[in-house]
Amino acid sequence: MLIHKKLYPIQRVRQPWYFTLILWWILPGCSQENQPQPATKDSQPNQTAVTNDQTAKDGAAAADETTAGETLETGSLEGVIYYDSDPARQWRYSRYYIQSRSTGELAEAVVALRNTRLLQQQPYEASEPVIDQRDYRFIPETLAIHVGDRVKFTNADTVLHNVMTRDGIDPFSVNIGTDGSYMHLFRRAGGISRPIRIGCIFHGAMRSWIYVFAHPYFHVTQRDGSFSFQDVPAGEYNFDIVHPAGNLSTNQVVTIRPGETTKLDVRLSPDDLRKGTP
Ligand SMILES: [Cu+2]
Repeated sequence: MLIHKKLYPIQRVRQPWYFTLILWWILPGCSQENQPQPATKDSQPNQTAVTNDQTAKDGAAAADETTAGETLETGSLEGVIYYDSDPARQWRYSRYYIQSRSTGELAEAVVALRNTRLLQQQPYEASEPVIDQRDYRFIPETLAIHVGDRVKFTNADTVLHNVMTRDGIDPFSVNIGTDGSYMHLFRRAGGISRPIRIGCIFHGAMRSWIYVFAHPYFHVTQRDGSFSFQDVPAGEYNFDIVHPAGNLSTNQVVTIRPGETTKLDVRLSPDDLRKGTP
């Protein structure tokens, strides 16, 4: 029925000779637009709505410097993040995140690579990490995930807690009773510059940060401050380090060479403290 309706006017009305010419000129353009496009990152499962203006902008600098025609060869990157204390400039969070003042290995720092072009469509395994509310704290306090991952919030305390954020594309606020839980899907990558800040409306001191990346090269350091990235496409990257709870931030450029393991130890100091409160 639909076909009949569409064809009817063309069959009935006699067109002038130049009508065919016009059709011949217009149709190739239309058919080009209607051709199926190759699958993009956004169309893959677990990678919906991967947009990150800031990361795209920041990554452009490193990407532009990378030579054209590079291969898909990979290398590794590993190292340790340290914090060098300065008695004259006390960092009030040091006792929570530094186990040894003499060596300074920094825990709970987020480290990540940044290069929008090189890090497109990297394979990753979806995960469902848990953030527990225990002793009036979010544990872990800092989390890094891949876009499309779900985070399960639980409550091990005997009081009513809440999980809320005003950040991201779908802010939420959910009360969680004892032994209750709430699962949230994170559908947009904010990268290193735009974490999702989590709080509890009942207890103002409770806080947590969730960093959402559009690639798998991110890590939250443990007590030994170490990190390791395998199978990284060779090229030049920005290497970002952020400690949201301690309000530290720095970055530097790193080059991954094919078949090689690049060692990178980074030492932060009071010079890397950001202005304002975390
Ligand atoms: Cu609470």
